[in-house]
Amino acid sequence: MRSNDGTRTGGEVLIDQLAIHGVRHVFCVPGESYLAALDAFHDSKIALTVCRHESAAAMMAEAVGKTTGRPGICFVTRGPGAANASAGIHIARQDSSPMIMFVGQVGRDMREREAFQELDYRAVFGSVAKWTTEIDDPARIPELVSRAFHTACNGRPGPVVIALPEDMLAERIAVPDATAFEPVETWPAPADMSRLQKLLWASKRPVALIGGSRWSEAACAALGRFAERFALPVATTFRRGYLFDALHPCYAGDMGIGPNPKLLARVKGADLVLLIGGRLGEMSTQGYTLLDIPEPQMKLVHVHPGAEELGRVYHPHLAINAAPTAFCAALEALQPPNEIAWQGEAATAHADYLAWTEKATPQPGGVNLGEILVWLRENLAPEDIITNGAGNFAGWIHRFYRFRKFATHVAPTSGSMGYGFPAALAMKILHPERKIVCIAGDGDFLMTGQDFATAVQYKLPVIVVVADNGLYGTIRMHQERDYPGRVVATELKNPDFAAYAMAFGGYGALVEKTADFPAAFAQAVATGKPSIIHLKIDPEAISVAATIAGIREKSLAGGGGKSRTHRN
Ligand SMILES: Cc1ncc(C[n+]2csc(CCOP(=O)(O)OP(=O)(O)O)c2C)c(N)n1
Ligand SMILES: [Mg+2]
Repeated sequence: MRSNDGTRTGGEVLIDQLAIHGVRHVFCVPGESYLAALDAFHDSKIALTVCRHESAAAMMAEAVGKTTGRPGICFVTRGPGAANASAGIHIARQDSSPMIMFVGQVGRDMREREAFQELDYRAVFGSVAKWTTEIDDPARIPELVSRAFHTACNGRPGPVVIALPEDMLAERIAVPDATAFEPVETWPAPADMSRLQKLLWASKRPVALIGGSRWSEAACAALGRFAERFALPVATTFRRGYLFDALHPCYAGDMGIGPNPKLLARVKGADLVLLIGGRLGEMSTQGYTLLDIPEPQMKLVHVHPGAEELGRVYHPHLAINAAPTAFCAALEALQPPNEIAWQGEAATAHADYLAWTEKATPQPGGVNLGEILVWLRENLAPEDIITNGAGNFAGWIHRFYRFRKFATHVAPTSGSMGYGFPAALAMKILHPERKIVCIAGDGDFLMTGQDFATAVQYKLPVIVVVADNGLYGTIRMHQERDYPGRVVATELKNPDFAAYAMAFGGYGALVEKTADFPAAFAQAVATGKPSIIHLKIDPEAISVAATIAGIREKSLAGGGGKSRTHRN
């Protein structure tokens, strides 16, 4: 309760700082360890969403950070709450998303005794969060929270963890507020841009690869104009397809898992790679085989907002320490050569992309997930959003869905199962007018499926499409490649997902034939309820291009074996 003697509790000071820094949504699972902060939410304009599991609360916060560029916020309780939330912290780290997790802590007078649920947060999150701290003195809340917002956003964005001793939150204090933060822009130097222009003028086969965070709708549009003026082929890296309009005449495709072989050859054979915002991790490089390490076979221009990422794996010919937002704005001033040596290549690359993604591949069984993705791409609006977690089912999204607008694909580059559903809830909260479709695997969905209760409680009518193959399919695929026929721990006995949705108060439908999907989807939209469309997928339909039997046969014939294959 607010007093009128000029003092506030630590909890009140904290929630006031969040409002000052522009926070509108917070996700939590409550705990007695931060009651004084919860109490301050009571009279605040910030919308607080209470979740059923901390992993969902943390992933919802991460999704807000990923898509808005401003820290997503979650509150969780001590040891068990923080441990449950840790998957979200890892996603924010690998996906370079700004996020702040506030976590309760035992009273200051009990620390170091292993008091109830006590955790040493600096030790536990030290290597995964960008910064971890504990606030001992409520007078320092404005300073440390301001630092948290700046740290989460500046350079390469990432997660911050702040522990809050419960007696510190309850202490009364008179302290001035901080002022609102703004992320610090990182501009390329004019000399960088003129070196880049010279490199482009000297190139015969350039290609741009884009990824990472610190993009915006304006930056994507600026890059589109630059690509068009230079007739430059542009490919997106793993799960960053939304950074470039798939129907832009320069779009060359997705360099994620199982890319178009023609695109792979194009990148390998390029004499200049312009890498903007991304880090070229294991997925986008097909297991670090795309570019030689540390000296790439071609000239590499690496543009990244985090200085520490430049030269970390690849030695760039030209390193530009800049955020994609600022860099793409600066691209407007670059002039193409009079004669573009690679004229026609963007058109060829785009034609290759369209051909590769045009038609769903044939699949065993009654439901072809590829045809469903093609239907969704033709029937959803460009601003509607697709979310997903991890599993082979995502392969059909990467291959067949065509993202047109910024932040319309919300998925973990870190490959964390369970992400898609909470991300969908966060997107519905941010964009109630858009359709939000979560494509999930049967394994994937049930990792955070308990928060279907949250969808119903807050009336968030997202549509979940569960691709049920009765398998941890990705692992089964790797198992058949490396240990053919030796099936262990990859088979699943699933619930009736439509009944599951209805038991929570949502809508559910079972689809056993591809042709029945549009009607089920229309019905889900019409009910206005959180919905699950349960797709019965033949387990043999293990990936866009392979069957289990085919993989096993190949492995037994000696074509497979214990090769290092890509993970998902
Ligand atoms: C949190 C987490 N646990 C485990 C894994 C390892 N893993 C990757 S994909 C996968 C199976 C996914 O199964 P499902 O969601 O049913 O999709 P499918 O591959 O069958 O299409 C597993 C267990 C992971 N990526 N993330
Ligand atoms: Mg599955």
